[in-house]
Amino acid sequence: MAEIRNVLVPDIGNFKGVAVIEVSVKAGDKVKAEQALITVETDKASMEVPAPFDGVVKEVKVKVGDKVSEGDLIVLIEASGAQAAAPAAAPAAQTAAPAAPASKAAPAAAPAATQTVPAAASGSSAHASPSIRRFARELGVDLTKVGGSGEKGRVTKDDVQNFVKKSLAGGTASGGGALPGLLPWPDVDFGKFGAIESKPLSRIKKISGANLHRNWVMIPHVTQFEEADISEMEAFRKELGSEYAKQNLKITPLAFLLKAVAITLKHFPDFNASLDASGENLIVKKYIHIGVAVDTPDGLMVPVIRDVDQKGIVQLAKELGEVSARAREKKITAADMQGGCFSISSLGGIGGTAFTPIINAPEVAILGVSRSSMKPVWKDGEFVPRLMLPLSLSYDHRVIDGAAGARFITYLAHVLSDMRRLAL
Ligand code: CAO
Repeated sequence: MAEIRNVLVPDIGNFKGVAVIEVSVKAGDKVKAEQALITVETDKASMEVPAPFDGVVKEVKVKVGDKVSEGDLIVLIEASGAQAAAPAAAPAAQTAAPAAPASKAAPAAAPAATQTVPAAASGSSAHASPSIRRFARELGVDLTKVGGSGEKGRVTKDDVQNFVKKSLAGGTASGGGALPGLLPWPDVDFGKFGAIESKPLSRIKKISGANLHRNWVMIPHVTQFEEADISEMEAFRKELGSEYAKQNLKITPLAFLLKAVAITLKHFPDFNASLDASGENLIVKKYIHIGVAVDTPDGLMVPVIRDVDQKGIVQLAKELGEVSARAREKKITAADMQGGCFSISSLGGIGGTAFTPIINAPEVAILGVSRSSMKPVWKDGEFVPRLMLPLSLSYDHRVIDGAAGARFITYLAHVLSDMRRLAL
């Protein structure tokens, strides 16, 4: 028949009246030998008192804050299986125990890991019991990052759980949880320093933000810069522009850029590719669809212009105008934004000299375009004024080597500066 046995505080050195800082079991819990029942703490150390045998907890006799000494009753456990029938493991312990009526007493086994608790003020290590340290270790939580809400700043189980919850919670300012080893996002009461207003992010901003964050964190980006001499291209663009103005068609440098990028992608097929889900194969595409970042009042959208290599400048200008108008009128569908091979983000209409665009996964590269300006260029022994277009190419360094990145962007600059190549 199962036997209920008392478990007593074992020899804990010369300490008397030590504080119980954690009770790890409750009535009804199944426990295994060596499993922590309570944790006690002296001025210098915290110690776990483990169960001396397997069984089921019948009653817990202490609570957090109680003071205990050797021989005090901690819990009553109904010993299970063979142990129930067996005599108490340590005969000395039985005699040492102040027996409860109709039950045998057993001191708990010697306290588990004894650990020096560093001064809480040192900040180099957290103040936590061995079981909390183990719990944190299992979850991969760095205890020095967890604020302790217990007595003397001790980290409790709740503190660790709240830390994990906060780290995993989506939609936090940290953008979906701190990465292991990173500090959590600062939670500041901005109102303390002056008037504030809280504005919810738009749906598009939330979606594009989550994508940008993933791409920024998961893709090893390198950005290569170059300037293209677009003096001749610009003269031709203006000519075309005045011709098509009657038809209400605006021809911006971006139409030329789309065409030049398509030609360059044909020359460097590894840029017109994506890594597959395993990350072990490069899927090279035989079509050239290019996404164009469009700034809308609700946030960034990237509609895709298809078969760019098969279209002329005028056709591309037309589609560009249509697609950006539809994006700004919120008429773009999910399908309009799928199937891109490469993206262009043009801030040329706004200004700036260079920037580092974020790759639109699973693409492997993106071109940033800044505002062209007249610059003195050394040519044939003299400075000549040329219209220079700043280009910024970000590429996925897992797929593209630095030399290939530099070759791609110099080839592109060459195509843009030599109009004849656009016809190829
Ligand atoms: N250098 C100098 N002038 C430029 C230029 C450049 N690189 N690019 C465009 N311009 C000029 C255009 O010729 C036009 O001039 P006019 O008003 O005299 O005709 C003016 O700037 C405005 O152009 P635009 O911006 O309307 O047209 P676009 O074809 O260049 O761009 C679009 C269209 C939809 C890409 C753009 O409007 C847009 O939304 N850009 C922002 C994209 C963005 O937010 N990117 C950042 C994403 S995060 O990486």
